[in-house]
Amino acid sequence: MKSSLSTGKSLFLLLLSSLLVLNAFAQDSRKIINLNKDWSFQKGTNSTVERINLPHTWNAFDVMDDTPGYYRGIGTYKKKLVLKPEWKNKKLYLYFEGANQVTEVFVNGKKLGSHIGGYTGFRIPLSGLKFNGTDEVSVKVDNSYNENIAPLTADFTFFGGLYRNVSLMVLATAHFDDNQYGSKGVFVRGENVSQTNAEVLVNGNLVNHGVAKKIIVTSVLTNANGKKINEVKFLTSAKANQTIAFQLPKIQVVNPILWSPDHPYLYQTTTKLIDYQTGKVVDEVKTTVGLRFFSFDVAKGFFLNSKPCKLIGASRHQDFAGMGNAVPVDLQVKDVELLKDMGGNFLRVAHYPQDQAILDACDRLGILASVEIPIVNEITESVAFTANCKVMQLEMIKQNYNHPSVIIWAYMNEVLLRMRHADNAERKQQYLNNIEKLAQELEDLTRKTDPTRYTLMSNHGDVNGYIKAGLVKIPMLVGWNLYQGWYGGKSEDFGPNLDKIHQQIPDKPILVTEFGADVDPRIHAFAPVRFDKSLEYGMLYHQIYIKDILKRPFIVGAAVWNLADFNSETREETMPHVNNKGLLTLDREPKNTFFLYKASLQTKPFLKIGDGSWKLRSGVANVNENKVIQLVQVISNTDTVELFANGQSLGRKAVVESTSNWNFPFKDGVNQIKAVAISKGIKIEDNAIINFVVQPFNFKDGQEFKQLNILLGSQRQFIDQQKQEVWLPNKTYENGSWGSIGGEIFKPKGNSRQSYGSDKNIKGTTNDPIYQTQLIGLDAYQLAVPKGKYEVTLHFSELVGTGASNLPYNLDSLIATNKEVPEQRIFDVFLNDKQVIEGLNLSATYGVANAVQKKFECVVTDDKGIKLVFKNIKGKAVLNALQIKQIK
Ligand code: GCB
Repeated sequence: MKSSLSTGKSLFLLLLSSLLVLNAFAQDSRKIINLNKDWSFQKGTNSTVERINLPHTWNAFDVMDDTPGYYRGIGTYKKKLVLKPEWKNKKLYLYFEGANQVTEVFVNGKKLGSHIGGYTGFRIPLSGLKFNGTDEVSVKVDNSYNENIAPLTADFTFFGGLYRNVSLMVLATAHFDDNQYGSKGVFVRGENVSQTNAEVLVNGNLVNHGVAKKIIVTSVLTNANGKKINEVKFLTSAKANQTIAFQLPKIQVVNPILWSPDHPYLYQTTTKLIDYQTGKVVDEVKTTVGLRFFSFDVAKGFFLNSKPCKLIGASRHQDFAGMGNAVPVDLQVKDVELLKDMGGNFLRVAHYPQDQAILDACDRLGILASVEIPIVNEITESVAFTANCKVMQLEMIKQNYNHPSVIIWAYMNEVLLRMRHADNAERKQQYLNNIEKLAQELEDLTRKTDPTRYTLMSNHGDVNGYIKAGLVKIPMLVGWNLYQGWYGGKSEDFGPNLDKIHQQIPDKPILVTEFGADVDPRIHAFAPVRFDKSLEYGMLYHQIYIKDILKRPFIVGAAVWNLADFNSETREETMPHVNNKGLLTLDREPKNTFFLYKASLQTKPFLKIGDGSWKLRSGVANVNENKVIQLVQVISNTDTVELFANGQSLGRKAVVESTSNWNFPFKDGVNQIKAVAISKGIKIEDNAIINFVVQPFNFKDGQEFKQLNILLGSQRQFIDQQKQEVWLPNKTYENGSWGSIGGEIFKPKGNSRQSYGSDKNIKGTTNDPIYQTQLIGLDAYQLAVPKGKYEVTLHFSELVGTGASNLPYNLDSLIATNKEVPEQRIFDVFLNDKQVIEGLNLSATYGVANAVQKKFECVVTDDKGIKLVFKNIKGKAVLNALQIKQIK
């Protein structure tokens, strides 16, 4: 019995092979035609129709202006389809890789399909086509708030539009199929992978829209050089309109070359549908295959191919400066390349599935990935919300299943952050139960759909809350978004906090799925403090976090929040509408913090003058001196560094926690900095040229006076990148020097105390930090400048008053926004005894948080210099910033 069966099988295979050889070149497989070019677009229903190319969003610019909010509504895209007559007997589909967030597709006026959710792909079958050049597709996209679609709220901008590729799929009547979840219908995975053996499993669905036929499914595994390793086949009969699920025999691989971050080796499967009768290949899907095995250990961390491998990297949002989420694929791929260059091996694709190109790049570069659906902050307790979440989860898994880089599927981020029904205990409990139920259902669905990966939920710092809500026990891994030293506490609390969480939850591997501090690269501080947004604070914060993460084996992985700055409409702060926690800027310029990770993670010798990108600096000289000592930080993974100032060695210093800090003697003008290190016998160096403006402490007659730009109520430096001006912190007046007389520093009230100065968006400027701090109730400002003619500009902004917006993401305590009454202040200003401002009623005349400038000229003829005197009529006078220029 056994032998006759196997003889039969061999005979069949023999027949099949000869048939395949005969017809190996007869191909009629799928065509994917990119449709990105030349669409018409109309925002809403009344605006003018524009010609655009995809990717496209209608929110690229309206998120950047001073008006709150951005367009959330309908946009309609139209395009003529150029269809070849020979495609009449094919199956045609449109494939949308992503459209935010509800999409309806019409062809020749007839609705052919729709899709819910902005971050996964979907396929729409075409029908009713004329093939005469008049076929027109019309796509209605809507990014309005919808209580049944995740995300409901989040700290990122929900850009609307057809923002990923759209293509036309021309398929034979029999083809691989997954209409429902937008995948290609072919699923490939490695199983029983070890150093010596592996099996490759290919399964999927096919559909036959033609007459009944016999179909052969084959899959060939090739190595990275294209050499065939093995082939498997399967014969089936498909009736008309039948869908068949297939599972090919396992492909054996002996001594597989394993995929890993250091060696991301990719095999490939080419899976074909062959018409048995004609021998024609009717469909073909190529899939890269990475063979690897992994596990998470609660105490020892993550293991890849039996070797310990700490997951460390960053999260990524998909937007880019000036483009919103409509970013060309090659620019997106650069993000993964930058992460790799940084030494990262882990990408948290947050908070939603992203372009396929991202995971393709992860596969190619050896970055392990976690992907999640966008349930953020809260849920809606509705059948529709649950159903939509489940479809998103299935789409995410099925569309991204074949990427070897993916090791984790996730589904909720800080779901208890926006607690609903907080004032009704019973109702709140019901809400919590519903969250738990949704989590469990998504967990079960995920494990059933893909038992080869781990599951994850990311929580905010309320550890007890998540335990109590039953959410910690559900996923296989638990992620914590921790911001000690940012939203609350001190950075030093981070490590002990990790130990506490580990003790509290001893049975679940822990990831730090978020940590970060805002860094506005225009801001510097030599006494950095939380919320000042300085690069220097960011460096201190990340140094502590890196150390604490690396030394704890039970932290299986960590992802910096965020790889790059990203748009978040509701944020105000120093760069309104942008979350500045990126290691890179919105246009992907590295900040020093990026180099810090590079030095900490990369094994190749690395050396960088950290402040090299801070090309324009300034500082106040000591009395009677013409130089300024300022910190220069060299970021490196070598043991020691030698630093040169304008060609002269300053000596050699040890590198501690990836940095060596130098008191650099800056002279006025051009300064050359060179850092040199020897690592593994190889000399590496970095050079920087920094233009330094020495501001005299005491002015002398005849001395050239440069422009002086002063921030009041602030200890930071601010660089106006457009004007190339450096703003220095104020000081109190000393004889013969310059500074303020009297006054106190503005301190925000209530929840806004979480900011440095005010966190209000100052309208009428992009240099918000110039206006966000101020001195209140000052008596005078005096500058003992040399004789000459000057232009004096006073910068004001009322910082107290309604319109106050508080940080939307204070994770420690979400105190409701308190409406503030605008401060009433009326004051006069005298410039060298001459009244220049009379009865300035700041809030009444200019409102709250508007940039106000008052410019005056004065001539200094004696050694008294410039003196501004402030006289209160009502309330207390303020001054936010001051600018003095000598004029001819
Ligand atoms: C978080 C959120 C993330 C925010 C981040 C922040 O915990 O998960 O979406 O962007 O904090 O910067 O506040």
